[in-house]
Amino acid sequence: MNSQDYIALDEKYGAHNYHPLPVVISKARGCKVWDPEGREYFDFLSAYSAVNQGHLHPHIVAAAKAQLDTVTLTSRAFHNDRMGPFLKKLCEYTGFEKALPMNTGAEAVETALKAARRWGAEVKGVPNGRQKIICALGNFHGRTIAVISMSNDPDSYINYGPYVPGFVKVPYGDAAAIEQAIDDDTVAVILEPIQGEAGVVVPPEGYLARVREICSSNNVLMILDEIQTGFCRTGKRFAWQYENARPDIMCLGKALGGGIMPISAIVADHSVMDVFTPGTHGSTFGGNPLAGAVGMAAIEVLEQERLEENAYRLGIRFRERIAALHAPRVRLVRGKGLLNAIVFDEGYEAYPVCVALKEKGVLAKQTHGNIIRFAPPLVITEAELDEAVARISEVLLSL
Ligand code: IF1
Repeated sequence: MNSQDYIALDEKYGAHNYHPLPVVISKARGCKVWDPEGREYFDFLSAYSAVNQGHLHPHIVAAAKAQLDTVTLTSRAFHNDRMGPFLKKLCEYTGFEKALPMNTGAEAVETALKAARRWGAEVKGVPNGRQKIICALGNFHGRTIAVISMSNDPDSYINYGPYVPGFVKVPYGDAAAIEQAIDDDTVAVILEPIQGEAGVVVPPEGYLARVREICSSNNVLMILDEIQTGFCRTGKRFAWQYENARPDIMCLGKALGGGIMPISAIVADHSVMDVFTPGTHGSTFGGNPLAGAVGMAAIEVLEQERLEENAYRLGIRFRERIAALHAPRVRLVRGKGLLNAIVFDEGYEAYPVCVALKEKGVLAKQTHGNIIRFAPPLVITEAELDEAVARISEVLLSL
């Protein structure tokens, strides 16, 4: 079978909830992927930042393979010998006291929302049913009903009502708007440190630090969704570290699974995490021993290879090179670390640009029509980045 055959099968048997680029990936390694015809591409999406460590990182693959010969799934009805060491590592790497493992990012966000509501009722003293959570316009936190109830993107929420109540939406990047929205029933504020799906929207400097102050002085929890920005993507281990705006709850996912399997978690300190008591939350697969082994190895790679430093350095290089092109149609390039976006003129349709990039051997995906996100695996070398930038430049200058 060739690429066309595989695409035809997806079209025929798969729900049409995606419009992928016409490329089939059948092999991957590091920052490169290959199609069934053997064509090579740079992966500048990294599965939306889920493969920060690069495809098939040997350390993570070895951990997974070894675990496949011992035990993979126990449920949380029993202990297993991989979860504890994994959670200890996760707490040490993030600097929090406790972790609660789930599987997908949306589940981590749901877990954070549940923790905040319960904390509101049990610690803050908000009558149950009145808890309010403030979220930002333009957010993307996942696809579940509660999570899309926070969304103002019609694609995400339209015709999925009735929506979950208790969310207050304020403009992103405006700390005063958060302060004004807080009342006695407010239990939490949830934000992405950089809005990924919105087009890599970087908030004004000082925003997160100010939100941290506002939350602290109003006895409101600060929840940061670092599912996409976390684990070195933006040039720090976590994006909040740029402003030392340590949240009360941090949502993690994507790269925690090392590109191998869905692994997510929330981390928090005792004062928040202790609201969960036996039976009040859980997951069949969360904390399974295979995830423990893979998650542990995934963090070890980030740590040992100091991938935040590579992301920081090469991110600057990427933005400088693209900006220096002064390419037609390109309005600006923005981002932090290796989470970047090229923003084209308003109304310019970027999908054909992605197809042209694909023809030149660079895979990237547009968001909101006129924006293309560029987020290669963080193991990319300077030489590889330069090679990819040369190809991207060719396409941009030809528009
Ligand atoms: C899709 C976007 C990225 C996320 C943040 C939670 C989740 C995500 C900040 C949920 C997931 C993914 C989901 C994927 C596309 C992708 C995406 F374009 F939609 F917004 F990355 F930018 N918080 N983002 O970015 O995690 O439940 O998927 O594990 O839905 O098509 P999940």
